[in-house]
Amino acid sequence: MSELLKKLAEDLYNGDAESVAALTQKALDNGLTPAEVLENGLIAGMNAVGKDFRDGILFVPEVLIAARAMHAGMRVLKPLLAESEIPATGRLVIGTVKGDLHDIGKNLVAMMMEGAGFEVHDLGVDVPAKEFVAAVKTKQPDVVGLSALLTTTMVEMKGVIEALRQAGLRNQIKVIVGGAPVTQKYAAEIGADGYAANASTAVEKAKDLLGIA
Ligand code: B1M
Repeated sequence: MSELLKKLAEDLYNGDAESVAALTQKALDNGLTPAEVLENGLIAGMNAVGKDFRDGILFVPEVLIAARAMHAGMRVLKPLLAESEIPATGRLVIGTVKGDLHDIGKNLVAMMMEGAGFEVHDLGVDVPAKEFVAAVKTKQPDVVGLSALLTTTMVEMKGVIEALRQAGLRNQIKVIVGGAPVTQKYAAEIGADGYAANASTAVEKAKDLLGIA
């Protein structure tokens, strides 16, 4: 990994939003691709945060500051992510399920879907099933994306799918699920149409399900 990306990851870990934005731009100016900067700079830094959070070395306030720095870097990347994609036509409603406040991964999925040409309606975090149902009625999406980062909230995804079924909307849309604790096996168990491990495969999965090349 280049020294620049190493420094980017370190500054993200330390929550220096200003430097993260500047180094993200510098890495791009030096010819690195948005995907390289994202994976080996921003996500690498956030993975180190996650590890030390788990091990009790970092606490919620530090993690929030690191998340703010991550967003600062993502704002720089946003116009470039998936820029080369051929625009798809499709509409996405996305949100992080009820009880869950994690939004970085969900925002990345939303950004890359937007970059791929999807019209994106982001419902935010802590979204109850009834809000997904209401959004499907009003926004008429082709795809509903559900994100969960906690083992305690991933069960909410099943509730959303069930609520969509009860409202008679399930057959109109494709449901894609993702987030660190979610697996293909879990997605199949709860009756989702697709699972994606990361933001770019979420775009591929959505296009696949809609039959867009
Ligand atoms: Co939280 N947190 N957190 N946290 N946090 C995790 C998830 C945890 C694994 C940390 C750890 O212990 N190592 C752990 C969960 C354990 C578990 O359930 N198995 C945890 C915990 C326990 C908690 C709290 C309970 C802590 C506490 O209060 N005691 C609390 C819960 C709050 C709540 O939600 N109710 C909490 C709070 C927070 C902060 C608010 C401080 C902050 C969130 C800030 C924010 O999001 N704005 C935070 C953070 C930042 C993390 C870690 C460190 C980083 C998450 C992240 O943004 N990763 C995380 C540790 C980790 O994941 N390594 C952790 C970077 C991001 C790019 O990756 O989100 O995985 P990710 O998204 C990926 C894929 O998962 C996928 O694509 C993305 C891009 O590649 N993806 C999808 C995501 N959604 C998708 C949807 C799709 C498709 C793909 O289709 C629709």
